[in-house]
Amino acid sequence: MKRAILVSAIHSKDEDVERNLLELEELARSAGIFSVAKFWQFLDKPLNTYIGKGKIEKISKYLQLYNADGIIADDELSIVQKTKLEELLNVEVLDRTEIILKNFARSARTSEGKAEVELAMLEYRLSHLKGSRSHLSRAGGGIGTRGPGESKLETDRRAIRERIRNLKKKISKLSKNRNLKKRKRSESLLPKISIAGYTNAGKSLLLKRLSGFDVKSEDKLFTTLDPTTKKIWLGENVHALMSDTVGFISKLPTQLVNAFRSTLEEVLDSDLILLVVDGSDEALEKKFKISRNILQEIGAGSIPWLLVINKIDLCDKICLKRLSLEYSNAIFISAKKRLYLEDLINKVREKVTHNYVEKWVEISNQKWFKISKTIGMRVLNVENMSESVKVHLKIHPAILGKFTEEIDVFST
Ligand SMILES: Nc1nc2c(ncn2[C@@H]2O[C@H](COP(=O)(O)OP(=O)(O)OP(=O)(O)O)[C@@H](O)[C@H]2O)c(=O)[nH]1
Ligand SMILES: [Mg+2]
Repeated sequence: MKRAILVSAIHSKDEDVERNLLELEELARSAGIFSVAKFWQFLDKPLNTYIGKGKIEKISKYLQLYNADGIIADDELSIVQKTKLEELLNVEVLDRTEIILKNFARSARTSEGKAEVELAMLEYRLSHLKGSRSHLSRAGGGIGTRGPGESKLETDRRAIRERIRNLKKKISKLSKNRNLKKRKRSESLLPKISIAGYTNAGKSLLLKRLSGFDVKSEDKLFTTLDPTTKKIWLGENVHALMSDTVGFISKLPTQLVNAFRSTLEEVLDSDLILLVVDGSDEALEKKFKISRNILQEIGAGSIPWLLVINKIDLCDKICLKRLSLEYSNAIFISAKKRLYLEDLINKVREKVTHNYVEKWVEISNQKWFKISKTIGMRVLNVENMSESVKVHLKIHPAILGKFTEEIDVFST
């Protein structure tokens, strides 16, 4: 599909259909499909043709007029809806879930990511297998060999189930490896920070700015799929591990929530979550709420978090004023223009060392030289005397005992 008409059936007057369709347009664009027109219809109850017959006739005319070769529905369609629409319009019909899956497929890099996407696709396919032969041949279904007395549909189903089983085994093995790495990290004293939030909010660009590493960031939805972790410098001798994560979206398909649960578990392991939102987006509030809900759903609701309002270079003064009143605890930044990143770093450093124990010590220059880079020690101030230094420190509780012992020996 290259050029598509976007279609939405709405069942509640509260739905902001224009905004939803703009998001679908972005999803399509990111998957390489150009949207030529948008149609929507308010319906009291779901129809097995997704939208009404009159609307379908209208769309059929516009398909020719705009030389479009498919339609995309803004919801996950049932097999009946998809089949009927295809029959009535005689073009390819994709739904929101399939477009999201296409984007995920575009971005998968690691074996685990690729396997997760394939699993989500197969689960979608299993629930949308068409019953009749003609549909099957058109859908190009046909993996595996048919057993005695099995229909084509049964053969397909069996083959898909088998592949799903194998993929699940593979993913569990790969995620065990990742967990080993994660365990190593959790043994370290470095605080763990996750960057989470709606897709395209600027999470990856923020990680790139804070870490100095080249992290892929582009103006497409779901550019990041696999979690990337980088070591970042927070000042005052504090380092942290910061992970970029897959973006959130409204109506996140269940296949993907399940497939990416293990990836999202990275977030569960963090000491702090930076919830990034796009300050220039009119749908900020909705996207912020969706992100908070997803975090709660995956069990990360009680992890300390900080709201980071990004892209303020695109906001005018009035908008900024409104946002700062509404979200008075948020940090306002522009990852692109590198605005207020220092403020963000300072705030993050405070947050991740809040349970460190404060100490003022005077020790010899020689000893200070040896210990000044200790991990788990925040250095707030150093006052140079002639033979010694007076330092104001905050110490990670896990090394406090050992630290105090050593300091006692050398500080005299
Ligand atoms: N103007 C402006 N653009 C920004 C800013 N931060 C990020 N962007 C742009 O927004 C787009 C998305 O940025 P990403 O860093 O890829 O966003 P993401 O949240 O990682 O997105 P996904 O991985 O797709 O979920 C890119 O084109 C960035 O250049 C900013 O502060 N200002
Ligand atoms: Mg990203």
